[in-house]
Amino acid sequence: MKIIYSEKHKLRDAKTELHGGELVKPFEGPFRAEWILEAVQAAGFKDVSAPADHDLDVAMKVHDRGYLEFLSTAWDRWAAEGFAGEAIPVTLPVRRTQMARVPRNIDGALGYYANSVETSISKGSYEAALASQSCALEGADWLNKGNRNAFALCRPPGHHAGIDTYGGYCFINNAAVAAQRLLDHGAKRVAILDVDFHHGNGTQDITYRRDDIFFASLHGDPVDAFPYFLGYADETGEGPGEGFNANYPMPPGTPWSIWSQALSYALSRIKAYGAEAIIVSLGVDTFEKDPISFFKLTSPDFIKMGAMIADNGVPVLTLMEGGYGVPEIGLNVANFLKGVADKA
Ligand code: SP5
Ligand code: ZN
Repeated sequence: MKIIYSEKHKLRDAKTELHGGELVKPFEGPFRAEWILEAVQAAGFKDVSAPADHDLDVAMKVHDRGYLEFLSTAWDRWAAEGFAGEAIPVTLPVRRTQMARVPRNIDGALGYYANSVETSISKGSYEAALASQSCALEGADWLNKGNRNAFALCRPPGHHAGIDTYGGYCFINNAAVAAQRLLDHGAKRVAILDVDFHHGNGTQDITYRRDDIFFASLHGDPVDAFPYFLGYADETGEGPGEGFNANYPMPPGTPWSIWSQALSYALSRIKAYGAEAIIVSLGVDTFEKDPISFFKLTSPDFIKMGAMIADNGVPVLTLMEGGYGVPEIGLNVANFLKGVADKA
């Protein structure tokens, strides 16, 4: 399987994350990609290459232009203010407030574009996010050439980045960008299957009113888990997108025996839809030892997960999303890829 990895992920190395009322060292750091790359290579996936530098042409089709402009300048604008810390908003638009006017002030703009404020914007974050979407695009191009599968080791992750919002450690929605690339190459129907512990609220935001991307997400019930404000089972799509969104929220303590039933349902929906490819938003934060999540999957479960998805019979592009804290994140990703590769 082709593995796509960019050293530029290291440019995203924030010092702070707002967690439990303190600014702590971020859960989402460069060590994650290093551990994952090492484990994947140790498992025999040796075909690792760096992506070309892709521009924002495809991202422009799934994100708001003003948002991308904001992302590209946010750090410099913040730094120009002379603040000691990293960029974190203070004031957010909420019920009965203005949504249409973007503040001129960077502090206000951060609030306007944030969906969650644990994610400090630091120097280099945008450059790393660009490299991350380049990995996703390269993976999509590999499928466009007729290959069965690829793994883009995207970092920072993407599935919490919406049309015009960042948060949840995400800035550019890599899965949506990859889906758009497959569609631009001629695919008519693509599925994004999000198996990260957290609901893919950003991906849902982008795909909700579209009929050319089916979005399915398995995640911690938003009544209990981040990102809280999206991810319920009654969110089924809107307008032309009605019927093409499927959420499978699950409670604390969910083990593979239950989780895998939801996966079967999601895969049968994807099959019925007639997806020509499946893009997997792979978070391994469903693992029992993940520090910020509450499912109980074990390392061998990830092999079965990969195999079930590949069994659907269409090409599979896997993109890295979450998974934190413990060295097993590497093994869990490698196991998933083994499951996919063995079925190909
Ligand atoms: C890509 C991805 O997995 N993003 C996740 C972002 C989650 N950020 C907020 C986490 C808040 C978790 N609080 C749980 C405390 C558990 N003791
Ligand atoms: Zn996650």
